[in-house]
Amino acid sequence: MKKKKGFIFDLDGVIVDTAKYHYLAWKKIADSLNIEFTHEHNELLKGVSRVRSLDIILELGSVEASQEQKDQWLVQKNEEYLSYLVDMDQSEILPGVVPVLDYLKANEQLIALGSASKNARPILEKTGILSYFDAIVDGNDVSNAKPDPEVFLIAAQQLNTSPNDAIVFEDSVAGIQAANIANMTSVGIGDATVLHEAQHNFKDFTFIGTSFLNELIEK
Ligand code: B16
Ligand code: MG
Repeated sequence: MKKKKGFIFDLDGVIVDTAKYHYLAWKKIADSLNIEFTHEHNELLKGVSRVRSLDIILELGSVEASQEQKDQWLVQKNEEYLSYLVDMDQSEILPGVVPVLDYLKANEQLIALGSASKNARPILEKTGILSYFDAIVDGNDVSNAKPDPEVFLIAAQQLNTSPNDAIVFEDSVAGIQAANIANMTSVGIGDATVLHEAQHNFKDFTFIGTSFLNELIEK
């Protein structure tokens, strides 16, 4: 029997469009500090940990703060972010994701989550897709942020697949770099110009057909 492949999905921006909620929550903090924070600035935070995201925002406004103050803002940001997730359900899963998960399951492939978010599990539960995942590696399990490949290497290890047999779906530049460093197949989801370092690019999952999935499975 052919070896099973390990399909590793990023969460925010790949499975669900939570980037808009992260933005609103960070915007509230930035506004209270009179720091200009636009959607363009928000791109800098994609795939980046919560702690690093705050540092980036403070750097944008040249604001210095004590660790105690930063910790307060981190709690505040997460509470605000979680308030947007209260009513989250399966309607927030991005188009084309479920058919791809179904196809991989039907073909007995292994599926993992590889996300920087510490809120990943509740999101998978609320959207009703937790049971698709054979392994979940998130911000609670790693000490090094993307582009460090740690999150994807742990995911592959938990799936019992070698990095060579792993495929990563990512919407962030840092995540694509992490997949490439890990020697995994990188698939960019989003703007191909931004994600030009990816080995394959798709605007979203509706553009991923079974022939491409078969190619990855048979590789
Ligand atoms: P949390 P991903 C990342 O998730 C987001 O892209 C990033 O914007 C966020 O700051 C990070 O998770 C941490 O999220 O505050 O929920 O722990 O794209 O790696 O799934
Ligand atoms: Mg992402």
